[in-house]
Amino acid sequence: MESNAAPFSDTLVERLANARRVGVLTGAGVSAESGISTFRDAGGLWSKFKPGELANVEAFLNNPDLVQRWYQERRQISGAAQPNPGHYALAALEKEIPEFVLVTQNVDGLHARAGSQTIIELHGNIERNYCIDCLKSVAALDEIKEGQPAVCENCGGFVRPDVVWFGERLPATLLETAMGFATRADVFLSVGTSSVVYPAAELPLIARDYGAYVAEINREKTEIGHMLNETVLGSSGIVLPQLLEAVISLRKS
Ligand code: BV8
Ligand code: ZN
Repeated sequence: MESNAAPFSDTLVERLANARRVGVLTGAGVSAESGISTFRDAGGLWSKFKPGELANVEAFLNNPDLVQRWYQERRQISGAAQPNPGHYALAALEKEIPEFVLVTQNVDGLHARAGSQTIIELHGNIERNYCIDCLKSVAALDEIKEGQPAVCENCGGFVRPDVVWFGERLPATLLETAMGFATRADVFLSVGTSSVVYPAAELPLIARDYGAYVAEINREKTEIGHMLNETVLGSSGIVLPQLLEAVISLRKS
């Protein structure tokens, strides 16, 4: 199958070069090379805290200032982080494809900063906050002291990050748009995600069911890898620029 040194097949390059519609799903692995830890890798965000301890409404109501401080810390890290070559390669690939949709589970805003245009933030964005009672959006928070959670000036309700927690519905229109596009994609890439969180992890499987050529790009094979057309093993910051390069040079040849 391999006629090039690249970790991906010629088929993937040809499919992308001839594709009309390309969908991409990204996860925390795409931001790892920007210095933002993932959730489930060793030393990742969930290794210190369990998902249940922080990323759900009950945890928040029990310990609002702990959860607010956790997001403040993550906001600082992603604010200081820079998009990496993987983010930029996706923004450049979008320019090569007639219809391109980037669906991300990431809440760090790096795809937009790298220049991607058509982004669906399925799990929200930690730059935005809102009041859990009156839903009023709340600008950046000051430093949060232990036991003194940030509250809404309007009604005194606790301020929460505008992200989707476990047990919460994803924004319905975003999810429908993402799923609808996956049914029409010619090629679908699943990049840097452990594919364990639903319903986001369903997207590559929907694309496959509707006839797309589906490849995952990951440092390791994921739980859904065996159901896809191809698993490309490698770091997204290295593989994505190589893939972009291969598509552009195939088109020139
Ligand atoms: C919901 C919040 C229902 C923001 C997150 C079946 C159907 C529907 C729901 C469920 C279901 N089964 C279970 C559920 C419930 C749950 C779920 O999926 N649980 C899992 C854990 C079993 N789903 C939900 O609760 C969802 N809501 O379904 O509501 C509902 C219906 C009706 C009425 C009410 C409710 C909500 C899910 C969203 C949860 N929010 N985050 C935040 O704080 O960030 S999830 C969190 O994990 C992230 O947001 C991220 O989106 C998600 C997945 O993580 P990944 O991005 O994949 O990161 P991870 O660390 O896991 O993996 C990194 C990968 O990258 C690894 O594979 C690694 O190898 C790779 N990698 C590392 N470095 C690199 C690399 N790859 C390439 N290059 C590198 N350099
Ligand atoms: Zn309020």
